[in-house]
Amino acid sequence: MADKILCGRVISNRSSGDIHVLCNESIFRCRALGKLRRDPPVPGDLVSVRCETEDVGTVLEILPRKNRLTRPAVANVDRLILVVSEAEPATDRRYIDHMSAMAAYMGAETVLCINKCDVADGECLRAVYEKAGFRTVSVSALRGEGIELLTSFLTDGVTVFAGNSGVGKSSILNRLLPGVELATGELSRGIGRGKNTTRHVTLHTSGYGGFVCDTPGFSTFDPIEMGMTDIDRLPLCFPEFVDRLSGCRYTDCGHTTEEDCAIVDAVRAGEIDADRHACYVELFHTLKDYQRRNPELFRKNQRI
Ligand SMILES: Nc1nc2c(ncn2[C@@H]2O[C@H](COP(=O)(O)OP(=O)(O)O)[C@@H](O)[C@H]2O)c(=O)[nH]1
Ligand SMILES: [Mg+2]
Ligand SMILES: [Zn+2]
Repeated sequence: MADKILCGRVISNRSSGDIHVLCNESIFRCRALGKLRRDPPVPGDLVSVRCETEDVGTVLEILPRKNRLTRPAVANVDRLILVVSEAEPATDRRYIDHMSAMAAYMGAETVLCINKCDVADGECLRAVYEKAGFRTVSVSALRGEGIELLTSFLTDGVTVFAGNSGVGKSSILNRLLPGVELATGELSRGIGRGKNTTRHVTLHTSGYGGFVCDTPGFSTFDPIEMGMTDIDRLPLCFPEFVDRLSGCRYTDCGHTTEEDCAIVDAVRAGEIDADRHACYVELFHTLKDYQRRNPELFRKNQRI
């Protein structure tokens, strides 16, 4: 066993410094080499591990990441299941627009999971987001409805569950992952914000081929902090814009108020939802502002 090197997936990273890595079928409890201290392995990372015993090892290196979400940190995310609801606590649409744009920017797909359908059917949300090109699944974690369909999204890669606190993420995952019992409802809230049990992200093997993880939700949205700084990529983060972009008159069109802009025209014609476009415009100005305030950053970026 000594000096054997394996490749594995980080499934959790405890504050104690223990990193759990799944290599083949075994979980290794690891420490990371000191050189990784500044950018430590996070759940989802693919790493090389030097095995010391049959379940203890050292993380030597992190393989290049496809992406990395912050707060909570998860790497190599393929899919975001955004849990939303029209029942209490009703999901703010701007939150959906922000989170899905962020996911697209990172190269992850968003699936809208409309929960609590036993209380409110969620048809308004479904209509808006299906029209915009998202896949949606209506579920009731309480009754177990729609859960089967959700499993069809968990057959590969890393799937992150996100959504506002109280929307039912942990309840859904408890349905999806037999044997896993995540704290739900009053219980998790009772523990208090500071030491929320879901602060620590753990990847679970879904039983359908991929990995899933619960998150405490990403409550604040700061596009810059999340790494969304390239304004040219922003229109591509709105799926209903993508096929229309070639129709704009100006190649450098910002799609905010321009003449003969295919996006603005589609909003006027009712083909693109006005609130979604307003969210785009807001993000556009945030990113523009950031560029204006940090010109040196962008000159540097262009050279890379
Ligand atoms: N009526 C109804 N209540 C639900 C459903 N799913 C979850 N809840 C309740 O919503 C509350 C929050 O659920 P929880 O899973 O902790 O949400 P989380 O904060 O997103 O993880 C709990 O009281 C659940 O029992 C559902 O499908 N229908
Ligand atoms: Mg929860
Ligand atoms: Zn345009």
